[in-house]
Amino acid sequence: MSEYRLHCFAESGNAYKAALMLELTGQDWQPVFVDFFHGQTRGEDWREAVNEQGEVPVLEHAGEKLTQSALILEYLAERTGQYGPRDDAERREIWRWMLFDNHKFTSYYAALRFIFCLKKMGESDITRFLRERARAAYQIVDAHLAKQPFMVGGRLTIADLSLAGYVFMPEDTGLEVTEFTHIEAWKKRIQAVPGWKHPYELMPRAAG
Ligand SMILES: N[C@@H](CCC(=O)N[C@@H](CS)C(=O)NCC(=O)O)C(=O)O
Repeated sequence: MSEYRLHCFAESGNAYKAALMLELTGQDWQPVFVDFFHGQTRGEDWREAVNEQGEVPVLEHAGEKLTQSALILEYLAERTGQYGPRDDAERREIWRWMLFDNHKFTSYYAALRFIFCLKKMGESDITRFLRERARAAYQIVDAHLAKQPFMVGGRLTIADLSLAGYVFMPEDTGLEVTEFTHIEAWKKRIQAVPGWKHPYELMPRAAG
């Protein structure tokens, strides 16, 4: 059995954050497929056995189960000595962006993608609201990346891996992502890191 087991599915950008970190740091890991689209994360048995919060990613390591992508990223940075902060000021800055990501950048975009692209629920006041909120978060990150190549400390850190959870997903949410030129350039810098892989290559998808 691999040292790390990541409960995940390919369409989950939150799981991709952890999967990409495991891959880029060269860990011995394996994905454990979670059938989200058939309700596995909503089942009482899964919640009891895997995560009471009903979410992926879940990282199993050394007999423990870790949840919440930001905590998983920090755990892996500490254990591997890669992509973490160099001092306390950087630690705070990384957490500031991971919290912003969890609250706004990932969450509005992921909700929009889920109902508009994956569930195909059509255009509505809800999609228009989510798209505006996602656009506002994208503008903030784009402005930050206009000043520096990566989010914190001039190099790739777990703050970038957190924010990049959904930016490589192929679906068209109606947000004109290519207009965010600094984010587009940052995506290319991340893709150039040796070992980078697309989420759909790293994690399993449901058959059919
Ligand atoms: N803040 C969490 C968000 C995790 C999350 O929303 N995961 C989604 C998949 S991308 C999920 O499992 N949702 C299950 C549900 O809402 O029922 C993290 O960063 O790990």
